[in-house]
Amino acid sequence: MPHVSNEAKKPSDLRQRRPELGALSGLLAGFAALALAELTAAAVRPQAGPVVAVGGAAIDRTPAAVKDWAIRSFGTDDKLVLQIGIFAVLTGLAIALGLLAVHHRRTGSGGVLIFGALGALTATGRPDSTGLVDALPSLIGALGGAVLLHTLTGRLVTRTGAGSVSDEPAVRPAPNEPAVDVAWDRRGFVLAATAAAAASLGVGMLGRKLKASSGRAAIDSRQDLVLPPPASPAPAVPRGAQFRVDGLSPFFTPNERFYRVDTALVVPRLDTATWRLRIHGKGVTREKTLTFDDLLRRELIERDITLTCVSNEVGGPYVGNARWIGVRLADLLAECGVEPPSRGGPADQLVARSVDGMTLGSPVEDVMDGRDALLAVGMNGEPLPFDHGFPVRMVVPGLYGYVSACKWIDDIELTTFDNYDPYWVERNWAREAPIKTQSRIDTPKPFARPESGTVMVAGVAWAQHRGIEKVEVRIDDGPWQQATLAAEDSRDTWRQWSLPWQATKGGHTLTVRATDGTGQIQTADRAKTVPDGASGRHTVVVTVE
Ligand SMILES: Nc1nc2c(c(=O)[nH]1)N[C@H]1C(S)=C(S)[C@@H](COP(=O)(O)O)O[C@H]1N2
Ligand SMILES: [Mo]
Repeated sequence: MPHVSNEAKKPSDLRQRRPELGALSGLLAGFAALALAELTAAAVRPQAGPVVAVGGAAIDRTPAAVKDWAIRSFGTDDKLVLQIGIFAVLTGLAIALGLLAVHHRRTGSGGVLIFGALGALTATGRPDSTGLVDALPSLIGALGGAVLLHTLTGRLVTRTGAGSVSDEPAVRPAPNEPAVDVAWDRRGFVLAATAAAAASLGVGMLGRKLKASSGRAAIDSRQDLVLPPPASPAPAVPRGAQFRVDGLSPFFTPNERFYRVDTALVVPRLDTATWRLRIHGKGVTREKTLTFDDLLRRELIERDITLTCVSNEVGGPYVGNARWIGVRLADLLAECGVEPPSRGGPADQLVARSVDGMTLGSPVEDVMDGRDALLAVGMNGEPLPFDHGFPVRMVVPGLYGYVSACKWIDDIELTTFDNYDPYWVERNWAREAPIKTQSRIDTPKPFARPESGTVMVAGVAWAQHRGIEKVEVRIDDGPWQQATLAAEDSRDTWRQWSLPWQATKGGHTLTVRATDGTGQIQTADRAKTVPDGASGRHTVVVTVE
């Protein structure tokens, strides 16, 4: 270090020489705060941790267009990307507070406490918050972080005398002594920093372990669950519903490949023993609260239904087909005294609520018009996976997921569209959203380079509850050619289609369109996903070699 004149050895100047240690102190304090918060959250409620709470709040406040973009760009990884984003912001904040604390120790620690308070406010303000205890993770974490930052930056401050550390102006060091040795407590800092890092790591790991075991009862209840055989099994899938073409989506989408779209940063893990469903609201003359066993004692029906997300772009992946087992929602509603509007019932909207505070609104008329609207408990031969709503979710053929397919459901309220806007409707999505007729080319893939000769063009088409009547394919600007349709399983499922194409060398554009069971041809008018689902026709460009 170059010679430093006595004049420069005022404490503030000495502190200025350690910005990197200030930043490190901030990072360590931030790490400790998060670790403590996560450990507390594991004890209180996993969803009450600051990262999950702030992430959830961020998702709720994200404009529809951005959410749409995130789903489009990151797909099911959107939540991972969000969490990485939150960590990046927290890292920046921690460094900034650390740098601040080198000069203004109390302000730096105070800053940590302020962010802790913000995290606590966010956690208690979440729709699934269970009360003030949700503030604890952020508060305890911030307190620990603030104390640590104060301690660490204390070691960076000039000594006033034998061993003591203070913010007060320092005794000036002897003229020839190197400034650095008297300016700060190097040993103390290294010791405290190392101890803090080790302790945070331990606390963080303990938190993770606790979190993993907290879902144990739910995991066991799912593992032990044996679904009774359905009183009304699904009709056998007709032979010929499934083509054998490479690259074509299978007729049934395996659970582990089924798309997942929801706002849950922590997937709720519910125990069937404590699960309850309450049905109440306008026109409900006999309110009900059902247990899981109550549901299983009812007549179970099994149906094949294709689910689609309103955020699915033309040609997109957010559509899947499964065999569901569940109870008829319409029967249950009728037992509660509910009448559809067409028979004079006062409620036209059914609002489903999930344990994580999500709300979805379906038309009562659709749910009770005879279609197989389900409270589903099984999916493709097993209990619902946690990701897909265990133990109970709604499935209504013909309606986009956000207006029907409530996962982790625990409450059904009969109300009116005038009276209540559910979650996505508050965010500019349509109140009512029947699924639009769509078709998708699965193979060849975009920009594929098939060899000239016969190329199988194949894909799926869906218009749930109306059915698919016809699929046509056009090569470049040629005539529409009728594709072969796979056998229809039900009006509520998608249909595979294929067309052998005599491909000639060069670039070609393939376009597909479907005609639904009402005779309507899939529109060529392009619409964005907001507010009620994308429309237009899927095209794929290939180069034949
Ligand atoms: N509790 C809850 N249920 C939900 C959602 C959600 O965010 N939370 N998303 C809905 C949406 S937008 C869709 S498309 C479907 C997707 O169901 P899946 O994830 O099982 O495919 O779930 C619906 N049910
Ligand atoms: Mo969706």
